[in-house]
Amino acid sequence: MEREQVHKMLRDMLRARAFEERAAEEYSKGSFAGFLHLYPGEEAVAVGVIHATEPADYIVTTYREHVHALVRGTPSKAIMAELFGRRDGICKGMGGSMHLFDAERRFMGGYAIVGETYPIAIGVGYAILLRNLPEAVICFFGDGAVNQGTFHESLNMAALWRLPVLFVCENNHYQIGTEIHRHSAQTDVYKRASAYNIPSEKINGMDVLSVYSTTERLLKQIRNGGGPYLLELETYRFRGHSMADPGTYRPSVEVHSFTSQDPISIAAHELESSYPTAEEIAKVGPDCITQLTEQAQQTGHLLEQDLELIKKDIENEIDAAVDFAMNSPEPTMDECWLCFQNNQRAETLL
Ligand SMILES: Cc1ncc(C[n+]2csc(CCOP(=O)(O)OP(=O)(O)O)c2C)c(N)n1
Ligand SMILES: [Mg+2]
Repeated sequence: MEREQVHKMLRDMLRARAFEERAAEEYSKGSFAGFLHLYPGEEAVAVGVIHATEPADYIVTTYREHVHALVRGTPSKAIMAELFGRRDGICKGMGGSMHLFDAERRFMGGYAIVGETYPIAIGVGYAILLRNLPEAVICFFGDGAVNQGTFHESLNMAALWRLPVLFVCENNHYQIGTEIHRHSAQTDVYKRASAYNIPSEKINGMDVLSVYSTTERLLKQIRNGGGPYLLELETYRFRGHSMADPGTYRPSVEVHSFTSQDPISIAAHELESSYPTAEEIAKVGPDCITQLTEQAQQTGHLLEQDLELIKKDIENEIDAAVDFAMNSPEPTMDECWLCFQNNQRAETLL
């Protein structure tokens, strides 16, 4: 994998972590209210998967979706302003944290109803199929969403019509406070796909490089008419389910065993040990591959100051996003009414 690509993913994981931690801080200060479900710990999932998409692919996801939109390219300012319920938010302040939508980037929404993402992804997949286009839909869902009827109905249809859908299970082991073995007879989500003749696999969702390369391979296959696929990514959320949940039901030993596998540290370590800088490659010369490899392993090549610069950049971006959100006006009642009328008009067209 290109060093550049790994750098981009590390940067996006750091941006994601910083965005979410700042959102938590602003929420606690009372800058905005409502539900807030955060993503720290799960960054390698959204970053690895979405970096492997093409601009023509579509994304459908859940209420824990700020990072998915951010990685897809929605400006952090527009997401933060949406969380704050302001007019300059990506949905004009009328969606909020759980309902981001960015049609321009084919980000077909975050959805608050558990199990809602599947039928929407099926609809998008069917539209792609009818048009015979080399595009795919990524349908994210949680481990707590696999006992909804829509899961089975949608997987059946996807298989029957060979729809171009990649189902991605973000298995963080919990449905709010209920661990997967308490609600599911089959705790390996990927095995359920075989009931519908859908191929599937489970990989480590804390390792962004393998998430990226696996998704890249699967999306190519799907865009080429390979039919649907289910990818289960094992991950962990470092915080509670939402800001209302301190997450005290999880044993501290368990929390520690996952926080010690922080996906950001794993990606940074990978960069340090495997990817020398361009200057270092130039210094050693193109023929000295062995020497270079040994040197890279011994010394580490993600320089401390590189990392500091990236972090400073991100801090400035998130500060600017919060300032932007604070200074954006709230939508007026007239705008809300207009939005409602437009929705009604759109529904009559269906
Ligand atoms: C149909 C429906 N039932 C119940 C809820 C309440 N609820 C919100 S989030 C959630 C847990 C979902 O867990 P999971 O799918 O694993 O996603 P995670 O929060 O872990 O990302 C539940 C039960 C809901 N939003 N929709
Ligand atoms: Mg879960």
